[in-house]
Amino acid sequence: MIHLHYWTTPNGHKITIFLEEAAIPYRIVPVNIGAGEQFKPEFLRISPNNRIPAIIDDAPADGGAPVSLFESGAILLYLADKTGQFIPNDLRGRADVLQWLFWQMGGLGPMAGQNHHFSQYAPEKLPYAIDRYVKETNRLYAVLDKRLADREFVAGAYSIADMASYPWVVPHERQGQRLDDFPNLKRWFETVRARPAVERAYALAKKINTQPTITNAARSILFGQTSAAVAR
Ligand SMILES: N[C@@H](CCC(=O)N[C@@H](CS)C(=O)NCC(=O)O)C(=O)O
Repeated sequence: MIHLHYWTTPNGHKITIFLEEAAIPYRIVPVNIGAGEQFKPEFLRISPNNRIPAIIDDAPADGGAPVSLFESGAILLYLADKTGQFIPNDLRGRADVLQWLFWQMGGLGPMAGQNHHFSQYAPEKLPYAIDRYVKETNRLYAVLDKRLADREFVAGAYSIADMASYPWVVPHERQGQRLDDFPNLKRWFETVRARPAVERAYALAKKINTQPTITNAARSILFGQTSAAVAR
């Protein structure tokens, strides 16, 4: 059984998509990050970066003690290796998936995240910051669009590379992007969105978080964290 410590954000959706696709038993432990639950000692023990998602696998392949993991890319890779699904075994296919997984982790996720922050959440509308991240998101969308020009999925067959990027393209409007400008990306987006497992993952999110708007109280928990947040 996989215990998924989760909230209804793009990085959380990556893992519910995987678990629904792989159809392995899992249980969700909600971590309401707007209410500060990411600072609970029991969560910090498995996720020292006070971020969701995190997992505990109580039946790891080596038969040993439970394995806990944080960082969505590491979790996707672990689950793909555990189940033998959504990453190829051959050296080249595996390397291809990994490079696009890391591209998402180091590029699309953080840049689109800053885009959301400055466009939606920052108390001041800072044109330079908004422009920088809207433009960088736009460039990254073009990279994905070009990559998808001659293939159905990001790296060979549908893989954890697709599961990592898809949730960050879902809020494209909030990121100031128009999918019509990226026809290959749009086709891929619609293909992934129509997968029953992806539909189930997003339906589940709506049940877990019935009030997805960020309140002022949540803002003060989420934004402006310093070393004091880690020292708690
Ligand atoms: N690189 C991390 C990022 C995780 C992350 O930023 N999680 C956000 C939600 S998407 C979070 O838990 N935020 C809580 C906080 O900022 O305190 C991953 O991919 O797992």
